[in-house]
Amino acid sequence: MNFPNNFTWGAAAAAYQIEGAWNEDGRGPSVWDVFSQTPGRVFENHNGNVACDHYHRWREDVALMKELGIKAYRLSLSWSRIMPDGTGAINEAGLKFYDELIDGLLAAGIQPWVTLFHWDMPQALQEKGGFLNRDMADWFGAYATVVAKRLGDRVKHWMTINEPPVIVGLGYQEGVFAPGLKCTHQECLLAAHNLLRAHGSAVQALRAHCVGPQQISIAHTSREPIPATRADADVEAARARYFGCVEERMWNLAWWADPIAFGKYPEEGLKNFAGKLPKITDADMALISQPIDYLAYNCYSGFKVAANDAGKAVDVPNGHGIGNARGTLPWLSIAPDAIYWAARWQTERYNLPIVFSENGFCNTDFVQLDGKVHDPQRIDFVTRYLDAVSRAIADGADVGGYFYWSILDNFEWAEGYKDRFGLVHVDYETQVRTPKDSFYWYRDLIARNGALS
Ligand code: GBH
Repeated sequence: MNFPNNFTWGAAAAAYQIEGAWNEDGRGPSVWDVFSQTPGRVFENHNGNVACDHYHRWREDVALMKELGIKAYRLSLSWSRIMPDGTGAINEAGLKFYDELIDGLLAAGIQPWVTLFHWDMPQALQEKGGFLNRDMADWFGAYATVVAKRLGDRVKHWMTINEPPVIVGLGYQEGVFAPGLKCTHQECLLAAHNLLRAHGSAVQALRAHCVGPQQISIAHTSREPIPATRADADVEAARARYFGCVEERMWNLAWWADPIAFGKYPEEGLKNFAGKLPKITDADMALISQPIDYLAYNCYSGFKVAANDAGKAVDVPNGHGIGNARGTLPWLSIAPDAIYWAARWQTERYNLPIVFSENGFCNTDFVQLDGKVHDPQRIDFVTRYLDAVSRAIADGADVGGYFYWSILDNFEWAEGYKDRFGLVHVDYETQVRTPKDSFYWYRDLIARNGALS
C-alpha cells in the first residue's frame, strides 16, 4: 500500500457518543438526551449521560492518541454545551472545555479537526422546529461565529455538519434517530434545504472569524453501489445509481453535494421531486455554494450492482461484499470496493481533495483472559479498505487522509453500547481503557506511512 508523504492519519469520535457529563457545568439538553432518555428508543434504554466520561477523562484519552501516533483527531462540539439554548447566552464552561482540549491535542502534536454539529441539536431549537425552521441558518451561523472567535486561532480544519442524510433521513423521515419525527418527503426536502443553508452560513462565519487560512468541508455519506465487474456497462450503471436522485429516502448523494459544489440542485431530482420542493431562491443557492476546500466523506459498506439490458443498475443477489461477513450492525458488510469507487467518482465529479472522515468496523470486542483485546477482524477490515484507498490513489483519486471510526468504543446511537467500533476498548462499569490489538497495529502502520511491512 502506498500513500502520499503528507497523508493525514487520524481517528474520530463525536461529542454525544463519548463525552457524558450531559447536565454538568451548564450544558443544555440536546435532542439525543431527550431521545435516549425516552424509554423504548435506544437498545436496552442506554443513553449518553456518562458514555466514556471523556469530559472528565480527556487528558488520558489524548495521551492514548499520542501513543497511537495519529496526526489528526476528528472531534465534534456539543452545541448545547456552548450555547445551552442554541441561541443567545454563551456557557463559558463549555467553551473552556474545548479550549483546553484543543490545547492538549496541539501539545501532543495532534491537529484538531472540528465538526460543528454531529447530530446533537439543542433541544430548545428542536422545539422551534429544528431544520424545519428557516431561521436555522441564522442560529447555526451565530453558533459558528462564537466557536470561530474562541477556537479559530488554533483550529485549521473544519466540518460543518455530519452526514445530512442520516439527520434528515433517519431523524426526520424514519424517526429511528433523534428527534424521532416521521415527516413527509416534502417536509424532508424543506429540512434538507434549511440544513444546506445552515451549512453555508457556518462556512461564512468560519471564514470571517478564524485566523489564517482554513480548510472547511461538510461530512457527506451515502449508500454505495459497487459495480459487479469492471465492464463499462456495470461501472456506468453503478455511477449513475450513486449520483442519481430518485429515492424518497434521503440517500441521494448528489442532492446534498451538488448544491454546495455547483450552486444548483441536480436536474434529475428537481424533476422527480417536483411539486414537493420548498421555495428555493438564488440567494439561498449563493449561500449554500460558498466554496469549500475539500470533501469529507464517511464510508463504511456497499452493495454490488450490475447493468441490466437497459443499462440500469440492479442489485446483485447477496452482493454485499466479502462473503457473508459483517460487523455486529447488520448494515456493516465488508465491501472495500465501496471506498475505492467513492474516491474515484467523487474526485471526478467534484474535483476537490477527499478525506475519508470515517471508516471502521464494529464487533463484540472484550478483554480476554490475557488482559488483551484480540480483534483480528478489525485489522483485516481496515487493511482491505486502506488497500482500496491506495488503489484508488494509484488510479487518480485525490485522497488526502483517513480517519478511523472510532478512537474509543462509544455510544452507538440507537444501538446503545452493544456495538464496539473503538481502537480502544472501554469498560463502561469502570471506565478502564484497554488498547485493542488493532490500536498497536494502526500505530505501527502510521509509523510506516501505510506500508504493510
Ligand atoms: C456514522 O454513521 C456516524 O457518523 C457515527 O456517529 C457512527 O457512530 C458511525 O457511523 C457508526 O455507525 O443501507 O439504508 O440501511 C454511519 C451512518 C447510516 C451508515 C445508515 C449505514 C445504513 C443505511 N450509517 N447506513 S441503509
